[in-house]
Amino acid sequence: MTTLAGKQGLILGVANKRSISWAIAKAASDAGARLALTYPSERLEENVRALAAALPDPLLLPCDVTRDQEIAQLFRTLGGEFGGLDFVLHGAAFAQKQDLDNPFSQTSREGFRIALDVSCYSLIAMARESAPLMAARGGGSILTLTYLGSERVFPNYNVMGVAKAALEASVRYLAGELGAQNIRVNAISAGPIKTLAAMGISGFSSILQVYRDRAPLRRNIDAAEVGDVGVFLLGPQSRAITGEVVMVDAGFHVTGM
Ligand code: NAD
Ligand code: 0WE
Repeated sequence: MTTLAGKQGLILGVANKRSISWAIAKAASDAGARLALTYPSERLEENVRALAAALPDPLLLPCDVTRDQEIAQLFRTLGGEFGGLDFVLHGAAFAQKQDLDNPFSQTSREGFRIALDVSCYSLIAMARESAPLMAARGGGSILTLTYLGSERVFPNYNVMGVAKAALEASVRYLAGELGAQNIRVNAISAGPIKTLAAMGISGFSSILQVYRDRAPLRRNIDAAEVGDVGVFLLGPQSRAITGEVVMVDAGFHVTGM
């Protein structure tokens, strides 16, 4: 018996094989779950379709998280196809490139809106829509991905740090509200991993190097390690954990100097 046998889950945020969401999807599938994967644009549909081909009986659905109608349609289809939902992984984040590159105080009103909309509000919308489908199964688990830039200053993380701070606060408020329906809400705060999103960050290799030098385990982490913790948080082994941000960073965050 695997830990997610008989469970049905929704995975958001797969762009390619390096995506952290894909590592969690694979681990969840290996643990026995049936999955629905979303793609945000036709441009990424082919990528996600090719990856999903490796899963047994996957469901593929469009969802740009900035569009309320697409979110509503996604959950209507899921309700029909799955009839209930056990877990959701939220792995979407975006800020305009200029808002990562420019000084933080130059963040525009529109750039702030976009970063918080895609990277934080989307979790609230997903939680609202998934709650009835989870309640129908006696509860569920919602998981999102965050970064230490929510509480510490990292050069160039900028408005994403503010979005992640809001995301982590949303995890706590959603956990407080949805716990009454046995729905848990948690986040994994991952150390740096070379993904598509990371490739868009200038000087990312020096960030990896700093982590390798200073983390207690003296190494970087990989996406499969986030996948393993993901399966734990999405499944019954973590049934008493909610509102939590679990650090998966080789211990980097404890280092003082
Ligand atoms: P990634 O580029 O593979 O994933 C980001 C995903 O966000 C992509 O699949 C993209 O399609 C999706 N997305 C962006 N805008 C969207 C929209 N409007 N609608 C729907 N989806 C949208 O990169 P990743 O590193 O795997 O990022 C996944 C998550 O992990 C993000 O929340 C990121 O902040 C977080 N994270 C990444 C790292 C890292 O170092 N790579 C570390 C900690 C946390
Ligand atoms: O959350 C992230 C990055 C998310 C991200 C990346 C991009 C690049 C391309 C959001 N929006 C965009 N927009 C683009 O146009 N991470 C946790 C990865 C990351 O980014 C950093 C990091 C780490 C780790 C930036 C500075 C320092 C560390």
